[in-house]
Amino acid sequence: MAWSPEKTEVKSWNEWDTLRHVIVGRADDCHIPPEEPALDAKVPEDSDMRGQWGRRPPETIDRANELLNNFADQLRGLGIRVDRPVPIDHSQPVTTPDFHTGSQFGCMPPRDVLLTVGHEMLEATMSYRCRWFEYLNYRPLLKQYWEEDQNFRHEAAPKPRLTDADYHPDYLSDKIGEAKRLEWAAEKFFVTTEEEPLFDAADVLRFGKDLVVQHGFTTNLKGIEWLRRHFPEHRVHTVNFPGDPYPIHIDATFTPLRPGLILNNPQRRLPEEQREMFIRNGWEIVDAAQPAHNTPPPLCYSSTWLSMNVLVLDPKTVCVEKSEVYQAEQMDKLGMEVIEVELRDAYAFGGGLHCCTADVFRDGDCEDYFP
Ligand code: DAV
Repeated sequence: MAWSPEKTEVKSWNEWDTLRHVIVGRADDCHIPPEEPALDAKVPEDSDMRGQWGRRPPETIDRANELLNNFADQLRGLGIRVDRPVPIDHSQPVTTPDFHTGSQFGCMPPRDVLLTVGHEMLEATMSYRCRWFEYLNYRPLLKQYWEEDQNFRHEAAPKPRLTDADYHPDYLSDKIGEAKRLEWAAEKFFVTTEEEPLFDAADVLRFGKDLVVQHGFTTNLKGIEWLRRHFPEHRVHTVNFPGDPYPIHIDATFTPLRPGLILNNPQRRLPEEQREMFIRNGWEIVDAAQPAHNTPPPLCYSSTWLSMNVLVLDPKTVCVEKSEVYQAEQMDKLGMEVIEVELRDAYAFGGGLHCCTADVFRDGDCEDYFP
């Protein structure tokens, strides 16, 4: 049955089929959390974020919200239904029997927390203490979907304990340096240990029957094994990108645009042996264009490669950040229609156009692209 805006239905099997219903995050009350192991490991040695924490400057929150609201309106203008989360008070500290942290993170970006696979939305375990309760920002929406869609499966992965045993102490120094980080990334030695299953939803890409999951700082092998057992009808593939000294989230590294075509970050190439399933099935993996910027904006966790963190609206249409001119030009050459969206001043809140959204409904069914 065709999608109708009057009826709530959760369904999305991949990253590219026609998008009909999406969640866009909010910047309200976002915080830079205090130091904690996994978060620290992601902050580059020379970052302006080292040693700071607390509520983000109000003018940056207002500006990010202005951009996120405009993006939501732009999507609505294209006939897409857009829902927004309901922010909790992120200044609240979190104490569990196992850990304490002085504040939370925010309700950005939704892609990190919510994994939509078919009729299911799964709340990820998360791997930062400051993000342990982040799913609460989305509960009002998930509750609504559950009440309105008889087929919707609302699932939550087991909450992790996040004791010190979850993190390698070797990573907790200011002075590791990039060369050492790259060596460790190549050895698949990451900040998180194998104490218990950990994953962030943004480490997972959906290709119909296949799920491609990045092993890195935010997702460990047990997290991937948990996903494998949780989705027995799927094939779950583990990938890693040795060129990335701070491997969190796959969506500024590997970006499927349509069946048969993926952009890969040229500094974080998928190793040869992991390309096999794509090549054998005739998929093309092309180097993404260079970012338009040499540095991330102030107080930003992410790299300049948010340039390739695009939101595909359908196999011929893609949202690209307005200042990312090289990425837009490449999309055009690849036969995609580009919709420009201004978002750079919201990058600091956790990411780009793919990050700041979470799928609720896309057309299409579960296909096998890698038979
Ligand atoms: O390149 O810093 C950012 C991904 C955010 N979800 C990067 C990865």
